[in-house]
Amino acid sequence: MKIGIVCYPTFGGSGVVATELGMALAQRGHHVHFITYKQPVRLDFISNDIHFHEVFVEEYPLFHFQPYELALSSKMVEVVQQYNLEILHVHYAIPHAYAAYMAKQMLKEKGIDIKVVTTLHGTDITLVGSHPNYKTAVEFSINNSDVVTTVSESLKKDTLRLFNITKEIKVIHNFIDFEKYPEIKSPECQRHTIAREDERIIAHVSNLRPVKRASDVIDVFYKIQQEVPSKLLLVGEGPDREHLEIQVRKLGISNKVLFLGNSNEVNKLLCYSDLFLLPSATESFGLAALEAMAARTPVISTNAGGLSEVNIQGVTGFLSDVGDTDDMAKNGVYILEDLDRLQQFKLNALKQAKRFSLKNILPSYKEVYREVIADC
Ligand code: GMT
Repeated sequence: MKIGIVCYPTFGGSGVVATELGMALAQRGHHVHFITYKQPVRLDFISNDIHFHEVFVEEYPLFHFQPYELALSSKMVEVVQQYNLEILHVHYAIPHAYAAYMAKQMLKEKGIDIKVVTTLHGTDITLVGSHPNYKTAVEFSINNSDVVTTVSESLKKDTLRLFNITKEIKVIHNFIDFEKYPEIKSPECQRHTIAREDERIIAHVSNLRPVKRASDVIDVFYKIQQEVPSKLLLVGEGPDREHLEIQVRKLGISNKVLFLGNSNEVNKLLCYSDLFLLPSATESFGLAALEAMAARTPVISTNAGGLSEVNIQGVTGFLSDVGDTDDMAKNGVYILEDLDRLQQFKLNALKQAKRFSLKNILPSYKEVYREVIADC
């Protein structure tokens, strides 16, 4: 198949899923064309079947806002025509689904029936998309896609609750490529470079935006390290970072917290971890939690959004109400204080993550593509 993938090329979960999907398809002989404003950060697989088309937006002083959607839809039309694409798979509704609708109309004028698959990822629905400023256009572009998918049952429910949707929504959960996860015994996983033998390693990975409540991560860690010697790895960059550094200094735990910034090798960092914290206010799926579990790391999360579809209470970790850092810390200590128990949680986390392996999930996307092409 010949597929155009449109996504955010950054460290966010939607861009990661889109990029991993494109690479997996190309590895299986499909022709994949990424159409975005920068090369996706996770694009680490080179092949004849992977192409990258940069959307370039000229700066023009008259414009207060540069018209990215216009440049994107023009680029989609150009690439579809030049490479005879059959499908445009857009990840994150804003503005990708809207730009894809425009491209579809322009192509129709040229006698080309391009199929648009829209995958909703979370904040495009729950935080940004349902805002009155965007709602009409987001609803319209969802209803005018040929196929709509969400990454969890919870996000499907939210989409149906917040918008007037006339289209069927298919749930295709996020996935993980296990080939990218080093074994804990591999030479790449040098845990002693981070912590002493008697210390446990706790991790958090996010874009440090308010929705992630990373300040709760510090709070929970502060409580846990009073009971169990431990270190905290904070991976990611975002607007809350400065505030978090101040919080860490005030609590006097600077020597126990490592701010690691953005990383392309989250999989390698996670192989050190004994516990993952994800206290988000909302999370459509929680790809970060799944990545942690694939690296045998139990998860302490909130029970918001789709997290309960990934993290199983008392089995792969625990789920608490948003903001209940006492409960999160209590559960964290419970997992970490007993090595046999920790080992069992690690095994359970890995087993649950395997349900979301690339091997299990990829066929669902391929089926969607085949059905939509057959519909021509
Ligand atoms: O919240 C983020 O970190 C970024 C955001 C995105 O759109 O890139 O993530 C969303 O999509 C991920 C991939 O499907 C999901 O795993 C995240 O749960 C979701 N984030 C939220 O719903 C807050």
